[in-house]
Amino acid sequence: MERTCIIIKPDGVKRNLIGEIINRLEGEGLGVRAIKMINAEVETLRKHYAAHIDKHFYKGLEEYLMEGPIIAMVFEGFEAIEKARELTGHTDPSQASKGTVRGDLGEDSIELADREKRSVRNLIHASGTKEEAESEIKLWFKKEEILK
Ligand code: 3AN
Repeated sequence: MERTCIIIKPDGVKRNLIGEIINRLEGEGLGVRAIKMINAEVETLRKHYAAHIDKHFYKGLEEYLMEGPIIAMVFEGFEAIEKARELTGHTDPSQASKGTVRGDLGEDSIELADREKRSVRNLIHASGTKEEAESEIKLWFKKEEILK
């Protein structure tokens, strides 16, 4: 069994899409092992998005993730990382396929975000690799917060 870190970003929480997103993940046979609603902190985001810290959109990304509370979760299941990534869809919601969270529910595009000098609003984060999943789970959760 594999574990992945999923975050519902502030736009997903504000738009009342928490249930819809969890439903889609559970529908793929993935189960919640940890879940919490929190305000993301700058230091955690810097670690989470370390790979993007020098990108033009980083400041905007930080502001976006701090616009309101987020839902941080650990999901577990067979090929959880790949399944969650497939459900998530392309980074740019305007290019994401039908059937994905970003493709069906996203309302933004990178073109518009760049023009408005902000990060693209794309509802959800899902770990990209085993290594990312492991470090993200450790970053967002204490061991005792993850339950079987
Ligand atoms: P994904 O979440 O699809 O794996 P990453 O990890 O490449 O995407 O990017 C992290 C986050 O940074 C994205 N979810 C998005 O909010 C933002 N982002 C990525 N690329 C851009 C861009 N070109 N312009 C604005 N924001 C971006």
